[in-house]
Amino acid sequence: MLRLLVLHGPNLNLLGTREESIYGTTTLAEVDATLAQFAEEHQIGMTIRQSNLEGELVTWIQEAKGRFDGVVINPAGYTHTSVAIRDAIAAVALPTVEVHLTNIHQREEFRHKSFIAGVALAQISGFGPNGYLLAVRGLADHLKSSQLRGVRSRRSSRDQSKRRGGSK
Ligand code: CA2
Repeated sequence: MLRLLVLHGPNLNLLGTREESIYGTTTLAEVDATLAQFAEEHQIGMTIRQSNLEGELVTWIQEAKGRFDGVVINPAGYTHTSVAIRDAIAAVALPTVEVHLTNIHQREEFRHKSFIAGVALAQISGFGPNGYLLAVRGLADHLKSSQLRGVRSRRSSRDQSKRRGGSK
């Protein structure tokens, strides 16, 4: 079973309760319920967490190594400032998808730069809450096909070794 970690960054706990003209009316609890339902339907193990603290997000990313196969993260305001979150993602080397509700490239100049994009597998920006679902789907497909490639390449090395008379 694939295991995915979904992380929401600072202020996303306010989703659906303020600034609806920018971030919409869907609450974070509704986003999480949709993701949890998708995970159940597709037999994906999923843990979802939100924090307003940079260090807490860094710790959760570090702890993800060995416990999860991939990470979906909306780093929110930390997208544009956090070398620490970028370094944590690079350190654990888990396939990570960066999600933004809004199209950050159409907004203020300071939101155009993402410290995360360079270490992410992909960035999804501008699809609202649906972006999380697209990210989970894309990441799960990516992980399944890379696992399958791993199985096939191990099988082919074993077969080659057998043909050469090796024991493996
Ligand atoms: O578009 C996104 O998802 C962002 O990551 C959201 C961040 C923003 O700093 C990024 O530039 C783009 C802000 C999250 C704050 O969310 C709120 C939701 C409702 C009310 C107030 C803030």
